[in-house]
Amino acid sequence: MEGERLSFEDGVALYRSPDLLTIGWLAHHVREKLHGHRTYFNVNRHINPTNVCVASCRLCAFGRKPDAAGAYTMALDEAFRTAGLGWSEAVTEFHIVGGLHPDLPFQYYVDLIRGLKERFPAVHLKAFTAVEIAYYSQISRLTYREVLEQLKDAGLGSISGGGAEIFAPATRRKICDHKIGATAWLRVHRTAHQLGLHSTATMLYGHIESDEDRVDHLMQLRGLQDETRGFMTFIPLKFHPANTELGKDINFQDTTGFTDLKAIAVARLMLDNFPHIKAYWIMLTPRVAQVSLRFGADDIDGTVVEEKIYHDAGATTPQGMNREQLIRLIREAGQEPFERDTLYRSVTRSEAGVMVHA
Ligand code: V47
Repeated sequence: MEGERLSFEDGVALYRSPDLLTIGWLAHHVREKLHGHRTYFNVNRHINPTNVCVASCRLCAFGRKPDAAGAYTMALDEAFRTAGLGWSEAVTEFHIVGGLHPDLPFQYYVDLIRGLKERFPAVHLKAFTAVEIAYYSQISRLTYREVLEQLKDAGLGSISGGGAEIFAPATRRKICDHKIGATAWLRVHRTAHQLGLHSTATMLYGHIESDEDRVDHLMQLRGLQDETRGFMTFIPLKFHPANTELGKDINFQDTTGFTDLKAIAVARLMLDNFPHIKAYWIMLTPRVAQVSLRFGADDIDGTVVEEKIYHDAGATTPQGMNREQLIRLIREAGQEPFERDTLYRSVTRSEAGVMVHA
């Protein structure tokens, strides 16, 4: 209530407390101070250019080896065509993430971004996780900075928050030992922020992580944000076990609504320097995402259109929602829908078209 920064011990105590309503009420108080009754959403489309991946992360059901059933890689023309599908709602963002392909050169990704920008100049391109950027640096022998500069020059608008999973090394090794570690993940985001690119940050929860791991993760993000102020949003990602190696091993139960709401509320309270906390309806379900709007979340993400990462891992939610459905969820939670672009500027629609306001 005093706006004081919470400590590591505070964070652990919040995760351990069963008093969800008090924690949610406190998080809602913080959220209302920042955003009033406004709830943000956007009209976006996800594009996953390839699911072929050299890593075999045990948490993932999306990645495939090149010759495995269901492996795909979009030729550039196909990616451009896919981008245009579902165009009627005047998408303001393409969110592009994919596997670490063994053969595609870095130039493919530069051409993908440049080609999309040429065809859809008004659409913001939020693309690639820190893990992908680090991989492009490895295959091209360019530095993180050079990779990001080339992509920015081609039209990249911001980078995606995926691949963060859990930073704590012992847990990280068990769920995704093929991925870059926390230091490299944070270094890619620091470099992006230094180049004027904003980004988001995620945390994967609901697997084998401890409460201490979660708090450590939030505090590392908070530390980088103190330095750069480049993160716009934090998104807690609920682990979906189906079709994953990790899920097979430990016979996971899906997280409960209680844990999901707590993940949102504790993030809002710990991340005092993050403007936005997003309830990603695709993974939480529209129902829980809606309730979370009174537990600290101020953003419900977007129309998405086509989703593969969670649906390969057993998500039963629809793959997309239209504007009207998102607006209804927000209004029924007693809040004002606010259509945003990727950078949280207001978007208005009229007969004349889509307008973005500073
Ligand atoms: O990095 C993969 C996660 C992420 C599973 O930046 C899984 O606004 C649960 O980053 N169960 C990719 N999660 C998606 C992502 C994202 C999504 C929405 C918004 C934003 C944003 C970013 O999905 C991966 C990983 O953390 N993931 N497999 C799984 N089985």
